[in-house]
Amino acid sequence: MGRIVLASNRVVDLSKAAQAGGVAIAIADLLRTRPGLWLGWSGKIVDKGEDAHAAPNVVEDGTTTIVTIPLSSREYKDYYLGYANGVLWPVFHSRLDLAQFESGYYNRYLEVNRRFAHALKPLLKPDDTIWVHDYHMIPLGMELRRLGVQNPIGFFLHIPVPGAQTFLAIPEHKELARGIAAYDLVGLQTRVDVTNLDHFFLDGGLGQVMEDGRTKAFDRELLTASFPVGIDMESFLASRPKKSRERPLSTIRLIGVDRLDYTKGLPQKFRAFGRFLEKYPEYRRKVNLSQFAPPTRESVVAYADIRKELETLSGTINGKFGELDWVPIQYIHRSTPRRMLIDIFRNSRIGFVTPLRDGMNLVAKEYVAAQDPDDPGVLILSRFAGAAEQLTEALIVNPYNIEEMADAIKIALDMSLQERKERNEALLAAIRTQDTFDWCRTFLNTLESVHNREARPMGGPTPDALLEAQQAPLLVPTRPRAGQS
Ligand code: GDG
Repeated sequence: MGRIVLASNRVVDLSKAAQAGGVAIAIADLLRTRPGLWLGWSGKIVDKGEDAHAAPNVVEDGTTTIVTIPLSSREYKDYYLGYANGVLWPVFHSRLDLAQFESGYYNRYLEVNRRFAHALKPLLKPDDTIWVHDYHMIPLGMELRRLGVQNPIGFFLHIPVPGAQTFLAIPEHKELARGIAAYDLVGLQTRVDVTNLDHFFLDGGLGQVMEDGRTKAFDRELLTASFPVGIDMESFLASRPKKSRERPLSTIRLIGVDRLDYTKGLPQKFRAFGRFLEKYPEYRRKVNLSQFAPPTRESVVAYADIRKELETLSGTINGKFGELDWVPIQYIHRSTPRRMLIDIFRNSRIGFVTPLRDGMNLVAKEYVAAQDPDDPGVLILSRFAGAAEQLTEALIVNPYNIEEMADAIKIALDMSLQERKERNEALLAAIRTQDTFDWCRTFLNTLESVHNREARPMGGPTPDALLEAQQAPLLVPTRPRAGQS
């Protein structure tokens, strides 16, 4: 078996993968069983003379080669803050209003990806399988193909695909489509994302979905399919400290844990909690909302705005309803050690997850995993989180509907133990069935079989037969075929 070559914006320290959680655990596990190479930005900004473009830093860690590259401050500004986080992040989360379409951003984005491709090319071996991650690196596969790389190259997008009309609004949507088409396999979080990508190609006149479900675009054929990212329940629960530092609560807690991002629906969450206190006064002094919101991408303007909005909202709600001995909203704008989160989740009656748009949302899964099966809490989950496609036994809400969310809090608080247990059991089953290892294995199995198929002799198995033959559960969705409405 050849090596696995990973490319992502940041490279995770393999010895700390368990603390990082989510996909890092699966990737670290993969790299324990298979030789690999991991390429990414070093996290450093280097401007001195030619240093920024000096040879990449290569470190051997057992059978894994870690290759990191610094960015110059211009690259950081235009590629990372500009195009990746000022254009792709907001637009892919359906926030066209926040996109900063500045000339020069895309070119730098392409340039950095080209630089990464040039750094990677000489390190590649013929039997490597290449797996590129996320929106920072969409053109990397195309740049590798331009350099003559013929290895299987797959791409996984961790964030959602927006509706076609929104995607088409990006001035460089055609270039992005060409970049996507360079991959053999494009993995997305949900079936809705797959449909959205199909429609983007179709509506933009950029490609079409063929009879066998693959997409034909720019003289290439690629498979797009959903592979929902999961968690590893065992290692998540194992990171719990032996002795809980959580003090017994005098109130019933609703918990929120989200990076302070405008996609996470935090103002809507605060408003819904405020409305709940207004509508159901009997719960005042009995219930509180604890919101952990660690800072992120603070140099992007929209992030400073959301921070101000939340500070104002929590202040207003606390001022209106708070008492000397009861603060309705505890808003903590800091990162919390992972080992503490489990006890906090477990001691919270409601997991309140309200993104306006989210690729998956691992917090929803972690909250469920942390519950005591004999007395579990209730997950309130936005229908616009990718996780809602699997976690159907949560109380599913529309985060734009404040009244509905306020009522969902009441329903969750009044829910019988029996119903809580039944829902928790069903949610746990969904989380266990498609965990982080399943995500990793299924994606790679599919990528390798899709690529092998390309080289199959005439009369060999069809793509569908090959995909069905895989042992791992395959999540290729039913999709509209070309020519169908
Ligand atoms: C992207 C996509 C997709 C949060 N606060 C703290 C902390 N966390 C941990 C959580 C969870 C992770 O960070 C957040 O993961 P999410 O999935 O909820 O969200 P994003 O960061 O936006 O991730 C998302 C994901 O990629 C994977 O594909 O699900 O849709 O947007 O594990 O527990 N961890 C610690 N302290 C905190 O304060 N230690």
